[in-house]
Amino acid sequence: MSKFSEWFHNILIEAEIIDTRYPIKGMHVWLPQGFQIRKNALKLLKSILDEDHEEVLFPLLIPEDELAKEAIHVKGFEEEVYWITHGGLTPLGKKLALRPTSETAMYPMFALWVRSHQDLPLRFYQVVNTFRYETKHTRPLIRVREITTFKEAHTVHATSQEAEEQVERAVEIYSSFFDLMGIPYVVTRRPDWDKFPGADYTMAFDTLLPDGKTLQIGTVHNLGQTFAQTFQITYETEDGQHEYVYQTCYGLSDRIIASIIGVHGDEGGLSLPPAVAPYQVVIVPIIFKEGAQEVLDFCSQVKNQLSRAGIRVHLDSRDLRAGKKFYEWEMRGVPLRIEIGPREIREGKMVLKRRDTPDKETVECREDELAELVEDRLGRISSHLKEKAWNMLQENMKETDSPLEARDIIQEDGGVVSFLWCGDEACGKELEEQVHVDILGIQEDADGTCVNCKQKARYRALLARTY
Ligand code: A5A
Ligand code: MG
Ligand code: ZN
Repeated sequence: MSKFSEWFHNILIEAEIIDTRYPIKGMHVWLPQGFQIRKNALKLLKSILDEDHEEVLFPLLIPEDELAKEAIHVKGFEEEVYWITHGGLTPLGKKLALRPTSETAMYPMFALWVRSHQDLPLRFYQVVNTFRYETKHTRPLIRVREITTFKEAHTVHATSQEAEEQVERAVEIYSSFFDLMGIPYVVTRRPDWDKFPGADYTMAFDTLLPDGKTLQIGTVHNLGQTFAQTFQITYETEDGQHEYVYQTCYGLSDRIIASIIGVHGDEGGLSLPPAVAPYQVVIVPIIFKEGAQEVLDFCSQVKNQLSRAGIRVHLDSRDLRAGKKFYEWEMRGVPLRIEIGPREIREGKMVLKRRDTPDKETVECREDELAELVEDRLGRISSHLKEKAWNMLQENMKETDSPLEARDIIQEDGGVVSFLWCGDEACGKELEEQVHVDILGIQEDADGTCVNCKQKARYRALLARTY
């Protein structure tokens, strides 16, 4: 196990994110701290999606014949589907699949809903659990068999151009969502042999974890008319013709939480972006034998002020040493700590300690300016975490013109390596094998010679060791 995997597993337990002891491989229990982070992240995501998407909720189970209808799609998922074969003791006439994703649950219904061009476009999303019998090594939040936080959006359009625009829009949506949490990413178009089963093409977001491996944290698929033809999703045009629709879908998972933890965390534990932190601020009273009540009362006033301003704040009034509280809240990643003792009250000051920087700061605590001051510090923390994380990604992106050098870079430093590539599948797979990495995807058209086969290069492509 790498140092990072060990850190990651330990912090999940210590910070009470999830309990990994549930007796089914790849399935875990969300604990209150983890659940809060998840809830806050979903709230941000939904507030962006709700601008022009509608939230729906489809059944978990998919009849076998519907799942099997789209040949390429079912081929892609056949090894990962969990089946329900019985209702009680009675064998089912038709097996039911636990959704691995919901195309084949939704699209037969879309065929009923879409009638005329006036019904289009449609933009739906749902946040559900999906099940995939993953055969690669499972890891909490990263590769799970029950994806508990599967956000899938599905859109339907009249024209191919609109579908393409929706793909671009989805890339913007995910970019702004990851930006809110300071998670850096590279966006690429996946190689054809690794696109989503049934898609025309797939765009992927990858972030970099501290061990130098990348994690795919989201994908956007242009489905073209493949599913429309399979499920007979047609609409009537203005002049009475019947045409197949064009579709897109895009998804995120528990990996959102994995990347928040992995990207920003450090030796001290979690370091949470204020946008998702369960508590953005914790107040720790510094208590001596004398004047304890006065300190607590004052802290409680401060708490109320901040809370009224909409800041998620906690007053830790437990009868424990302050040092122990500091340690605990730092490990849990609370972005800002406020320390107030008798001296601070006397001097009209308080001490601020940011989770993301080593120094303490003493500030005046004028009541009318306090919330604003704290908001300002939370803003700085967000920007700093984001900047640090982006720097880390950029420092670990290198260019190469030789497969051997790519291999050395990846082995020694990890990270993302870019190179010129012909785009050919056989060449790409050979490269992946030689260098022991995955091609993340292509980023732009390029001129020159392919790093591997020396034919004409068509793209600049990225490779990395991946989760
Ligand atoms: N219907 C489309 C959106 C879809 O299912 N796309 S997908 O298969 O690419 O999954 C969307 C995202 O879920 C992936 O980009 C990846 O970040 C995440 N994901 C896939 N399998 C996962 C697993 N076993 N555990 C955690 N996350 C997973
Ligand atoms: Mg898979
Ligand atoms: Zn080549």
